[in-house]
Amino acid sequence: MHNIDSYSHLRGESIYLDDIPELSGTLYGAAFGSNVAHGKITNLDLEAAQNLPGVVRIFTYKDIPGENQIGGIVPDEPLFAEDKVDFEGMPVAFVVAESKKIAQKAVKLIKLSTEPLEIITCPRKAKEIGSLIVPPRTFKTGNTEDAFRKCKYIFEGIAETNGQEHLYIETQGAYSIPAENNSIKVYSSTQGPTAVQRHMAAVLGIPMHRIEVDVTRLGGGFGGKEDQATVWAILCALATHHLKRPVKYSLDRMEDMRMSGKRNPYTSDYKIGLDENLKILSYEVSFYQNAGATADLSPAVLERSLFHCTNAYYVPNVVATAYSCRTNLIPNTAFRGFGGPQGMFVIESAIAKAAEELGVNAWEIQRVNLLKTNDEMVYGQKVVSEAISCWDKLDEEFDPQNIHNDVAIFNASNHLFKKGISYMPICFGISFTKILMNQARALVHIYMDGSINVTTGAIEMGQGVNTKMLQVAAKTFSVNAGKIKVSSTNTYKIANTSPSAASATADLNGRAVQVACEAILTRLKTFAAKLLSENENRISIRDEVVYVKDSMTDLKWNDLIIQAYLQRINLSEHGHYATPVVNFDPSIEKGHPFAYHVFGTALTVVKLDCLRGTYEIEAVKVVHDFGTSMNTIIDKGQIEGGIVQGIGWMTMEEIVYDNNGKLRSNALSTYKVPDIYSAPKLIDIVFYKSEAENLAIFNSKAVGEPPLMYGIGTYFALRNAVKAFNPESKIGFSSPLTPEKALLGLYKK
Ligand code: LUZ
Ligand code: MOS
Repeated sequence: MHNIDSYSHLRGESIYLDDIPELSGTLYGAAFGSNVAHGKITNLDLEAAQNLPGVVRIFTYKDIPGENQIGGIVPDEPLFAEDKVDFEGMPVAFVVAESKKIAQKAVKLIKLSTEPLEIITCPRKAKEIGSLIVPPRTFKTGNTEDAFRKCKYIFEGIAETNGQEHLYIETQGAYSIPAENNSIKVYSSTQGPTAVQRHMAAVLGIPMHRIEVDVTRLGGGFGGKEDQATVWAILCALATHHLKRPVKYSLDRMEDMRMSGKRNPYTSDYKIGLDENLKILSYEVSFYQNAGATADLSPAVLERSLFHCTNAYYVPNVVATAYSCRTNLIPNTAFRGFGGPQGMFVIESAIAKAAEELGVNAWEIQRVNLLKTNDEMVYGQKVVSEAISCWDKLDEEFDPQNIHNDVAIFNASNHLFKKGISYMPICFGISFTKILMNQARALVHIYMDGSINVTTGAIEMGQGVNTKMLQVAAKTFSVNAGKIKVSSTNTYKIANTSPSAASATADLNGRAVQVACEAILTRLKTFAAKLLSENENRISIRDEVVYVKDSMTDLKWNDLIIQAYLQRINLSEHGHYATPVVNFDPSIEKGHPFAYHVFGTALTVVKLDCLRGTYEIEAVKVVHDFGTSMNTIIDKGQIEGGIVQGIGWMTMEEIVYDNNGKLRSNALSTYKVPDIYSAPKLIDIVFYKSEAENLAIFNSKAVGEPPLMYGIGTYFALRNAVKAFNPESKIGFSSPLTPEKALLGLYKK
């Protein structure tokens, strides 16, 4: 089954926000964001902007009919600044004009005066002065202090990861259109249509039923549009509400980079203890998350760092503490992996540090500590583990001994080039960690000509979820794919959607499609049995034909449907699914939060130029646990994309703020993302078909986020190459490992 969007994507015919035909009378918006990171507002001068010909109106907090509040988890985020600004780029005013050019020109004429307030950019500093978003949380198992006393080896250190731009190809944006009776229709490039609808209703002071949010697809989301697509949509809707005209705001790349949140940077302290057999007995970690100026999704992101603090390893004694630190940066947000990668980087650093100090290979420590089935995680859930199977399959498929030998020979015979290897096992929990979010709905109609329409709460953002939804319907009804159309995600058709996030979209919405299709199918079988004077238990539909037991009848799908319609049988259904089993008790930080876990292992080989600090990634070889993949082409695409995105985060994507909290890496000329030249020369993916029953749709495990974490392996492979050149290197554990950092690591005394 190919991706149903591939044809229109290739021809440039797929519809994104900017492809929606504009109505006559459409106005264009542009936001004015604060020019300082922290300050008390003393004056906002809009006059020059207001007087620019073509400017229709400029909106500020004074124009909000409802509440000036869009915080998702904590109500700490005004839509517009009122008396102070907390980060550079914080929206202060919204200009609406006859053209985009005029709106942007007017923004430049706005003058904001402020009295400076202290600017904090460092999370450790924020924690020191008690500037936390939410109270700290601790996950705990066993007794680390006792266990450390039994350890033969103990190592401590610091590990740091930087942020990451989402760099979705389609920037943030929205288009709002007035509808009758004070209603609004909004097209939004969002992963969370209900979040847009809910906050818009609160800001406008109208009920949610007046707001229709419609999403055909996004040109990428990666978490950046889980919570942060809301602002732009509400700005447009606010203007539409007042002016009764369509308003569009589609951000330019630099506006997007300057005004939207990124992956949360972390700095962390770790202490790891091992016994003489390299078994990890004890692990303590403190995460200091740079949340930025408001909570956004940061508390939830931080929670996932706690869940994934031991990655794919069994550690009997753990204390993990997490601080969400409020700084004066742009509020950071969800990004593929959602705190998991940040947490996993720390234990991988701890293991690498232990290996270097002990003079063993990191993979010797990794291998003996992998999770086994029924091992209990720090949060109390017993895992069904594929960690060892994936690792051993990797050994079997790729003959690493041979690779190790090649690298050893290469390194012995080359002075100015060194190769490095790493293993990166992953374990990622599937489900929203907020239990209530694990629900979804779908609407299925069969029309009288036999064709089918499916709508779900899932957002297509390039990950191929619509193709999977179509496959679920096609398989359940046993009809050809061509019979089915998946239409746009719309809050009038599907209510109270969870965002498309947490890798769980296909599972949750796919199950809802299945529930709906099965209900219709049951009615169709009962009806067919009546038509054929048969027992309904003997009826099935196969490839659009009705069968009695194993014999084909003359009754075809299209006949069955029209006859059912004529007999007034209900050919529509709304399906609801809520993940069973999952639970979590935050008062003790224990439970069974995940429907299941995804596993895999990556083996990475890099070649470092020790004169220049530049490097090539020669190969990333992966054994990944797909369960039973329902679409191997799409799933392979997710793995490849995830790996390259993870490598970008770990090696070259460097977000830089100056001490005044101003983003310096605010354009594609100063922020480097992986291109085809920096991608691995070889990505080899072995599909590991784990047999255990799981709660995934058709046993096809979630695949969105887990592969990003294979990219962490590239960091450690590069580090090993640096150490191969200079065993005394003082290179720390701080990503990204850019060529500059590699060079310093090679030579700095
Ligand atoms: N979003 C969210 C997520 O709201 N909750 C989650 O647990 C999550 N996990 C991964 C990615 N996005
Ligand atoms: Mo996400 S990080 O929006 O699954």
